[in-house]
Amino acid sequence: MTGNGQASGKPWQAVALTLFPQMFPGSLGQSLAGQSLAGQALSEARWALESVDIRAFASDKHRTVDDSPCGGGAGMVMRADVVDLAICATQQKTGDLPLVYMTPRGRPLTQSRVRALAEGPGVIVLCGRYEGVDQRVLDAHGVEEISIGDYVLSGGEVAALVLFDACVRLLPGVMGSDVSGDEESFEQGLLEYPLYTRPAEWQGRKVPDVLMSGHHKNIRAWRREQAEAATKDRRPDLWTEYALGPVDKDKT
Ligand code: 6GU
Repeated sequence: MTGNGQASGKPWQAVALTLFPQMFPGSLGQSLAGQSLAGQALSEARWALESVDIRAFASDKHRTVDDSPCGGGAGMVMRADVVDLAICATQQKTGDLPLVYMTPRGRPLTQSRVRALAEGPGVIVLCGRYEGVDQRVLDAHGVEEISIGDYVLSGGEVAALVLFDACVRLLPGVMGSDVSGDEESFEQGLLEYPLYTRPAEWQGRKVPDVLMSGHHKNIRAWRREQAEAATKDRRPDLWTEYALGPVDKDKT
């Protein structure tokens, strides 16, 4: 079995290295039944979340964690020595977990990377503030740099919450009775088809007839058409990949 804890008995372990430990678990702690998959799973100990305060590893009396960028430029850079101590102390406690740094410079996060992380024992996420982190500490630890999209956040914490959420909802037992995992957006390389519920007519807008027909084969075909049309229109990048057909991404 895989490392997500069901076999080892250990819950999937999320660790955030951050200057703002109070930002965790944030929205992921919302555990009212039915309100948040992640929060419910956290309270059921299907996963564990720890935040590590990077400032606790500063050594001078002012607890300095940053310095100005070499070569000049705006803002401040998180110091390699302080971040290194935080990483080493965390790894001593957790053992071998993948280590990632959330940054707009990173490779785009994908559902397949999310799935791989969720199948493992957990993840340590370094959250940057200011302009970023001294590259040498990232290189020294072989840190994987990941971005959640082409826009800039004020720090990596919200991005870390995004990554944790995406992973945790895939853990065994977290989606409950849902079998929708492989029907949803991205799992087939397409956006999801649109959804409707009762009433059959609302403010003059009707649920598409085919969905009320009980004809499962037609419903499947309609949903596929809708998924393809939305993907073509909104995500030409995904559509091109999809239209190329299955490729072995391990070989490309
Ligand atoms: Cl992962 N971090 C930050 N700070 N900004 C981002 C991002 C990550 N992804 C997009 N913008």
